[in-house]
Order: sequence, then structure tokens, then C-alpha cells
Amino acid sequence: MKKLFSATMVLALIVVLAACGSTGDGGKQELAKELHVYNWSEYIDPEIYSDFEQEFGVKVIEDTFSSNEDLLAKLQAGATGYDLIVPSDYMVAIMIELDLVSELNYDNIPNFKNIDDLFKDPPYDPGNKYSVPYQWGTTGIGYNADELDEPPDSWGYLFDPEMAAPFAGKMSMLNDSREAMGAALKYLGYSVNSTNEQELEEAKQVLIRQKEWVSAYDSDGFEDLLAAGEVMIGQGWSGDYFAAAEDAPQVWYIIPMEGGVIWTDNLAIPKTASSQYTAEAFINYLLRPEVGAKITNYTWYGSPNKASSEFIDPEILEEPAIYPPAEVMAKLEFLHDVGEATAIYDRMWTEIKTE
Ligand code: N2P
Repeated sequence: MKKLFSATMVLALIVVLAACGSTGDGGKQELAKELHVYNWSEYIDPEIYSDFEQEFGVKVIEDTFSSNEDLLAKLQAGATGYDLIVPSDYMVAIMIELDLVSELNYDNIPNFKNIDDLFKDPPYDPGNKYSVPYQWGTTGIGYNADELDEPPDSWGYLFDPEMAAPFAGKMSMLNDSREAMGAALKYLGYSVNSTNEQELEEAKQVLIRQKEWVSAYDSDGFEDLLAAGEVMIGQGWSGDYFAAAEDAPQVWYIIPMEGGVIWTDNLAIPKTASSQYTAEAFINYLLRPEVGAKITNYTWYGSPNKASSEFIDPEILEEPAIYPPAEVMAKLEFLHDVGEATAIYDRMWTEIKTE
């Protein structure tokens, strides 16, 4: 009996060792010492990085980019050393097409279950094979509510010669080809995804005419320019303006009546990442209900994490300019990959900036 028992033990040990593979580390993958995140500026509560380091012993190092196009250019130029990136919807599609991002291993991201069904299986990444939604928001107009007599409820305040001229030298625009062209296209009554060269040419002319009034093309500090009184009005992203309004209550944000851009930014792992496993561990951490809420309570952007809702400030959840009502939502468009027309957008943007 005794002999049989030990034979079983030996057999069990062999089975366990075989399951562990040749690494002899118990089958578990190891976390890297560092995680390099390439993110938009001010897009996460920095405490989240230190909390993660505290709990997992992984130091998070962040570098920032200002537009999807900059992020793409950086990866295409062969940048290595980024483990996690935050591309918007249409850029996820482009990166999948270009084979720049890795398929995710959802065994390491069980908290994906916390994501709202509305954000799962998006058209830009069917089945979320390559990306996990991070935050969502809109693009509209930020303004100084003390200085303006009425809310600037139309893109005309940025583009129409009569309406915009009073803000000459006190106006900012996003330094972003798709966003700037998108706003001009919307002002003209066209789609933000137009590929019609005539429409794009009209939008370009609108942006060239506008240069006379614009004092800054800025995607990183546009809300600070407004808060500091350096500009009175500008194009920008919802959350950054609201975050600035906490300290500068004259800062406010509106979605123009013509509509604007709605976007979802996503977590994705570049093919060149040094530890996919560590990046997935971090994604899983970000998807915890409390951590998801901590992101939104800092950024003032919408959270796709349903389980986070109970921890998000009611002030944010109840703000219609952050979570717009259905009739406003209906006027918003997602940017899509415009395929070959991307080259036209890029060329026109260069022409606008260098005119
Ligand atoms: C955060 C920028 C939001 C990203 N500062 C816009 N897609």
C-alpha cells in the first residue's frame, strides 16, 4: 500500500512538472520590471501608475503623444520600447491593417467582463481581438463663459468670418489633421469622413481662412490656454475642458448644433512590446471597477467600464456635455479610416499649416 502511494506521488509529480513546461517557473509568466506606456497627455491619474507599481512591483514609465497620426508615425518609424499604446478607434483599424498591434490574450484580462456591452465588438476591431476600450468623449468647442455673451453653439464661431473675427488672436484649434478637417467639414454640412476631393478642398479653404484668427494649434494644453485667459474660444476634447473647469470655472464646453466627433480611445499592444504579458496585466488592472472610476474622476471623460459607474463622481455622470442625451448623440460621428483619402488629408493639413 505504502509503495503504491509513493508511485502515485511520483506520477503526479511528473504530470505537474510536464504541465509547467521547461521553464520550471510553475507555468506562470513573469512580470517585467518596467512597463512603457505611450499615452495622450493628462489622460490618466498618475497615482494609478504608482499604485500599480506598489502592488505588482512594475515601474510604469509614460511618454506622451499629441495625435493618432503622431503615434502612427512613431511606430512606423520603427520605435521600439513601447509596451502599451492608446490609439483612437479609426487608428486601431489602421494599425491592425498595418500589422502593428498584437492579438490580446484574454486569459490575462478577465476584467474585460466589466466593459459595457455597448463598447464591446466595435466595428474598428471586431471581437476586440486587438484592443480594449479605455475612455470615450467628444470634440467640440471650449469657451470662456465669463467673456462670451452666449454659448458658441455652432462651428461658425470658429469658422464664419463675422462670428469668428472678434476672437482674432484668442482662438485655438486642435493640432490634429482629422479633427481640424472634421470640424471644417461639419461646418460646411459634410461628413467628418468625407473622401470627396471637392468637399475636402472647401474644408481646407475654410481652415486657411481661419488662420488669421487662430493663435495656437495645440492638442496638449488647449484647456490651459483657455483657463489662463490666453484664448477665449477653441476646438478641443470634452474632458480636458471639464477637468480645467474644476479650478477655472469660467471654462466651459459645448457640442455645436451641427454635431461633431465622438471617439473611443483604446488600449493596444504594439508588436514590438517587450512584455505583452506585463501589458496585459496592466490592462487588467485598469479594468478593475475602482481603477476605471479613478481614471474618469481624473480625466472627466466617459468610462466604457460599466462596473466603474458606482465609483464615478455623480457630477460627471450627470453632466449632459460629457454623457450627451440621445438627440445630441445622433448628431455625432465617429472618425473612420478613410483609406486612400488619408493621403489627401495629410497633404492638405501640411498645406494649411505651412500656407
Ligand atoms: C486627453 C486627450 C484625449 C484624447 N488629454 C482624444 N482622443
